[in-house]
Amino acid sequence: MSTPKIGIIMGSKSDLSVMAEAASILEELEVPFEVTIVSAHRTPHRMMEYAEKARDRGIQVIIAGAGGAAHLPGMVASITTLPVIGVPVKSSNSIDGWDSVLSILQMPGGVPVATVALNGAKNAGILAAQIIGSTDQTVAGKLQTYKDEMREKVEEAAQKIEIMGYKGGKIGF
Ligand code: RP5
Repeated sequence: MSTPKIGIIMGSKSDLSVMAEAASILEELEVPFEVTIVSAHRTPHRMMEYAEKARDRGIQVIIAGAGGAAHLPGMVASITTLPVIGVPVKSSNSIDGWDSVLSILQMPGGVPVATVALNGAKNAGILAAQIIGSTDQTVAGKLQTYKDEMREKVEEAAQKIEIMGYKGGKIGF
Protein backbone atom coordinates (compact mmCIF):
# COMPACT_ATOMS: atom_id res chain seq x y z
CA MET A 1 0.00 0.00 0.00
CA SER A 2 1.23 3.56 -0.70
CA THR A 3 2.09 6.19 1.95
CA PRO A 4 -0.67 6.31 4.57
CA LYS A 5 -2.90 9.39 4.38
CA ILE A 6 -4.91 8.53 7.47
CA GLY A 7 -3.60 7.57 10.88
CA ILE A 8 -5.86 5.33 12.95
CA ILE A 9 -4.75 5.31 16.57
CA MET A 10 -6.34 3.92 19.72
CA GLY A 11 -5.62 3.94 23.41
CA SER A 12 -5.44 0.18 23.84
CA LYS A 13 -5.47 -3.06 21.90
CA SER A 14 -8.85 -3.63 23.55
CA ASP A 15 -10.22 -0.84 21.28
CA LEU A 16 -9.24 -2.73 18.14
CA SER A 17 -12.49 -4.63 17.60
CA VAL A 18 -14.29 -1.27 17.33
CA MET A 19 -11.56 0.65 15.50
CA ALA A 20 -11.14 -2.11 12.89
CA GLU A 21 -14.35 -0.81 11.30
CA ALA A 22 -12.55 2.41 10.33
CA ALA A 23 -9.80 0.34 8.72
CA SER A 24 -12.33 -1.85 6.85
CA ILE A 25 -14.16 1.04 5.23
CA LEU A 26 -10.88 2.74 4.28
CA GLU A 27 -9.78 -0.53 2.67
CA GLU A 28 -13.05 -0.61 0.74
CA LEU A 29 -12.57 3.00 -0.36
CA GLU A 30 -8.92 2.31 -1.19
CA VAL A 31 -7.57 5.13 0.97
CA PRO A 32 -4.14 4.24 2.42
CA PHE A 33 -3.99 4.24 6.21
CA GLU A 34 -1.89 3.04 9.14
CA VAL A 35 -3.00 1.55 12.45
CA THR A 36 -1.25 1.70 15.81
CA ILE A 37 -1.74 1.97 19.56
CA VAL A 38 -0.96 5.28 21.27
CA SER A 39 -2.11 5.77 24.85
CA ALA A 40 -2.49 9.28 26.27
CA HIS A 41 -2.09 7.94 29.81
CA ARG A 42 0.27 4.98 29.45
CA THR A 43 2.54 6.30 26.66
CA PRO A 44 2.25 10.11 26.81
CA HIS A 45 5.62 10.71 25.14
CA ARG A 46 4.71 8.37 22.29
CA MET A 47 1.45 10.31 21.88
CA MET A 48 3.36 13.62 21.70
CA GLU A 49 5.78 12.22 19.15
CA TYR A 50 3.00 10.71 17.02
CA ALA A 51 1.01 13.96 16.96
CA GLU A 52 4.09 16.11 16.30
CA LYS A 53 5.41 13.98 13.40
CA ALA A 54 2.20 12.81 11.69
CA ARG A 55 1.93 15.72 9.22
CA ASP A 56 5.55 15.46 8.10
CA ARG A 57 5.06 11.73 7.47
CA GLY A 58 2.22 12.53 5.04
CA ILE A 59 -0.73 11.85 7.32
CA GLN A 60 -3.65 14.17 6.48
CA VAL A 61 -6.29 13.08 9.00
CA ILE A 62 -6.02 11.34 12.37
CA ILE A 63 -8.76 9.05 13.66
CA ALA A 64 -8.32 8.53 17.41
CA GLY A 65 -10.39 6.10 19.46
CA ALA A 66 -10.46 5.71 23.23
CA GLY A 67 -12.81 4.72 26.02
CA GLY A 68 -13.60 5.81 29.57
CA ALA A 69 -11.46 8.84 30.49
CA ALA A 70 -10.86 9.18 26.76
CA HIS A 71 -8.19 11.88 26.54
CA LEU A 72 -6.33 10.65 23.45
CA PRO A 73 -8.28 12.45 20.67
CA GLY A 74 -8.33 15.79 22.49
CA MET A 75 -4.67 15.67 23.48
CA VAL A 76 -3.61 14.74 19.94
CA ALA A 77 -5.77 17.61 18.63
CA SER A 78 -4.04 19.95 21.08
CA ILE A 79 -0.66 19.19 19.46
CA THR A 80 -1.33 18.81 15.72
CA THR A 81 -2.92 21.10 13.11
CA LEU A 82 -4.29 18.03 11.28
CA PRO A 83 -8.02 17.36 11.58
CA VAL A 84 -8.72 14.84 14.35
CA ILE A 85 -11.79 12.60 14.35
CA GLY A 86 -12.60 11.14 17.76
CA VAL A 87 -14.25 7.75 18.25
CA PRO A 88 -15.72 7.21 21.72
CA VAL A 89 -15.33 3.52 22.57
CA LYS A 90 -17.59 1.69 25.01
CA SER A 91 -14.67 0.04 26.78
CA SER A 92 -14.42 -2.23 29.81
CA ASN A 93 -13.61 0.79 32.02
CA SER A 94 -16.50 2.85 30.63
CA ILE A 95 -19.56 3.23 32.82
CA ASP A 96 -22.09 3.16 30.00
CA GLY A 97 -20.32 4.93 27.14
CA TRP A 98 -21.29 8.45 28.19
CA ASP A 99 -17.90 9.02 29.84
CA SER A 100 -16.15 8.18 26.54
CA VAL A 101 -18.55 10.35 24.51
CA LEU A 102 -18.33 13.39 26.75
CA SER A 103 -14.54 13.17 27.22
CA ILE A 104 -14.10 13.40 23.44
CA LEU A 105 -17.04 15.67 22.59
CA GLN A 106 -16.77 18.48 25.10
CA MET A 107 -13.56 20.09 23.90
CA PRO A 108 -12.67 23.66 24.85
CA GLY A 109 -12.88 26.40 22.23
CA GLY A 110 -9.87 26.45 19.91
CA VAL A 111 -9.22 22.70 19.94
CA PRO A 112 -11.85 20.90 17.85
CA VAL A 113 -12.31 17.14 17.69
CA ALA A 114 -14.90 15.88 15.19
CA THR A 115 -16.66 13.36 17.41
CA VAL A 116 -18.64 10.48 15.90
CA ALA A 117 -21.17 8.23 17.66
CA LEU A 118 -20.28 5.74 20.38
CA ASN A 119 -18.32 2.94 18.66
CA GLY A 120 -18.84 4.88 15.41
CA ALA A 121 -15.51 3.97 13.83
CA LYS A 122 -17.10 3.23 10.44
CA ASN A 123 -18.35 6.81 10.17
CA ALA A 124 -14.95 8.07 11.33
CA GLY A 125 -13.40 6.22 8.38
CA ILE A 126 -15.94 7.64 5.95
CA LEU A 127 -15.52 11.18 7.30
CA ALA A 128 -11.73 10.89 7.03
CA ALA A 129 -12.11 9.72 3.42
CA GLN A 130 -14.45 12.65 2.75
CA ILE A 131 -11.81 15.08 4.04
CA ILE A 132 -9.27 13.50 1.70
CA GLY A 133 -11.91 13.44 -1.08
CA SER A 134 -12.48 17.19 -0.82
CA THR A 135 -9.34 17.58 -2.96
CA ASP A 136 -8.73 14.03 -4.27
CA GLN A 137 -11.08 13.21 -7.17
CA THR A 138 -10.32 9.47 -7.08
CA VAL A 139 -11.39 9.19 -3.44
CA ALA A 140 -14.41 11.42 -4.14
CA GLY A 141 -15.42 9.00 -6.92
CA LYS A 142 -15.16 6.00 -4.55
CA LEU A 143 -17.31 7.83 -2.02
CA GLN A 144 -19.92 8.60 -4.69
CA THR A 145 -20.08 4.90 -5.64
CA TYR A 146 -20.41 3.99 -1.95
CA LYS A 147 -23.32 6.43 -1.55
CA ASP A 148 -25.00 5.23 -4.76
CA GLU A 149 -24.83 1.60 -3.59
CA MET A 150 -26.21 2.53 -0.18
CA ARG A 151 -29.13 4.37 -1.80
CA GLU A 152 -29.83 1.47 -4.17
CA LYS A 153 -29.96 -1.04 -1.26
CA VAL A 154 -32.53 1.06 0.58
CA GLU A 155 -34.58 1.59 -2.57
CA GLU A 156 -34.56 -2.18 -3.27
CA ALA A 157 -35.70 -2.91 0.31
CA ALA A 158 -38.43 -0.27 0.03
CA GLN A 159 -39.67 -1.78 -3.23
CA LYS A 160 -39.78 -5.27 -1.71
CA ILE A 161 -41.83 -4.04 1.23
CA GLU A 162 -44.19 -2.19 -1.06
CA ILE A 163 -44.63 -5.20 -3.39
CA MET A 164 -44.83 -7.97 -0.74
CA GLY A 165 -46.61 -5.84 1.81
CA TYR A 166 -46.50 -5.47 5.56
CA LYS A 167 -47.70 -8.67 7.26
CA GLY A 168 -48.70 -8.08 10.87
CA GLY A 169 -45.35 -7.24 12.43
CA LYS A 170 -43.35 -9.17 9.85
CA ILE A 171 -41.84 -7.55 6.82
CA GLY A 172 -42.78 -9.53 3.71
CA PHE A 173 -39.28 -10.88 2.98
C1 RP5 B 1 -8.61 3.67 27.37
O1 RP5 B 1 -8.93 2.78 28.37
C2 RP5 B 1 -8.42 2.81 26.15
O2 RP5 B 1 -8.63 3.56 24.99
C3 RP5 B 1 -9.46 1.75 26.32
O3 RP5 B 1 -10.67 2.10 25.69
C4 RP5 B 1 -9.69 1.72 27.82
C5 RP5 B 1 -9.35 0.41 28.48
O4 RP5 B 1 -8.04 0.03 28.17
P1 RP5 B 1 -7.50 -1.39 28.62
O5 RP5 B 1 -7.50 -1.38 30.13
O6 RP5 B 1 -8.45 -2.42 28.05
O7 RP5 B 1 -6.12 -1.50 28.04
O8 RP5 B 1 -7.46 4.40 27.66
